[in-house]
Amino acid sequence: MPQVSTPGSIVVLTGAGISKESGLDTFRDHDGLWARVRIEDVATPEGFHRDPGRVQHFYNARRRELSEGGIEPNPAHLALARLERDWPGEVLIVTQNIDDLHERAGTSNLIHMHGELLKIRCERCQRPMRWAADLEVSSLCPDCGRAGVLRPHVVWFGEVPLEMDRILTALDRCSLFVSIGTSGHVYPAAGFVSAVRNGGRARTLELNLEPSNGASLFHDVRTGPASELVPAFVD
Ligand code: BJW
Repeated sequence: MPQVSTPGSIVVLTGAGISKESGLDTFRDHDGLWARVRIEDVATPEGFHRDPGRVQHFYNARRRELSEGGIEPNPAHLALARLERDWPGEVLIVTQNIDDLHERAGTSNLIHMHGELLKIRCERCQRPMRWAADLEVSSLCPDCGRAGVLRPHVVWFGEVPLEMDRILTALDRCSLFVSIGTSGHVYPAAGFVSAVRNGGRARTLELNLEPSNGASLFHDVRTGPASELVPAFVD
């Protein structure tokens, strides 16, 4: 269990590196997703409206991999669920990941700031709903019944991440901020450590395979695989 001066609250930011050992690709590593597809084509609203079929194909393949590919939470996800259960203060997991491995590990206080792979959203009524294989981009919305565009419930470049007010409040109040498995290239998440340091009170810790882009901003940096570092930190 980590030592902080009071049983204050902990905010944990996670990125693609925490799910790598479960079998999901990261984005910016040499074998990552962005080495195979162009960001402009699949991760921008402009790319989606240019070719919705291509984007749907990209996300459907990742949905099948997540649901049918034998992907399971790894020891890092499980350790964070134990942290939430055992720590006397609040533990909030803010994940940039769109997979469902934190919830399958047992985490309940969780924000998916970049959305959820297994959901879609109607561009008319904006309501997120569970994805189903027979729903096409052009299907009627099962909720509002209008013809519009059913899009992946994910946050693309140029779009505002979800629940930012709640995240910023938690960062402002926390005693410890831990960043796990993220390269520190994508804002606003890459700026969370600075926001915490500017507040002046909380300790900051990075757990990553290698020092991230913003490693020098953390009080403490530990390098190695998340499946080893995270259980060692929690237990
Ligand atoms: C391991 C490991 C192991 C490996 N153990 N570790 C200039 C121009 C245009 C835009 C901008 C600009 N400057 C800033 C912006 C904004 C832009 C941005 O940041 N761009 C930069 C690229 C420059 N950001 C946005 O547009 C965001 N919106 C925004 O800013 O709105 C304005 C606003 C904000 C706040 C309030 C009000 C307004 C939106 C960003 C959306 C990002 N979307 C994606 C796709 C999601 C859907 C999908 O998955 O398809 O999110 S992009 C992709 O990157 C994905 C990830 O969540 C995100 C972060 O990646 P992550 O997790 O860090 O992965 P990697 O691969 O980069 O790193 C993995 C790390 O793990 C590495 O360090 C490895 O070493 C490590 N690792 N194995 C431990 N076993």
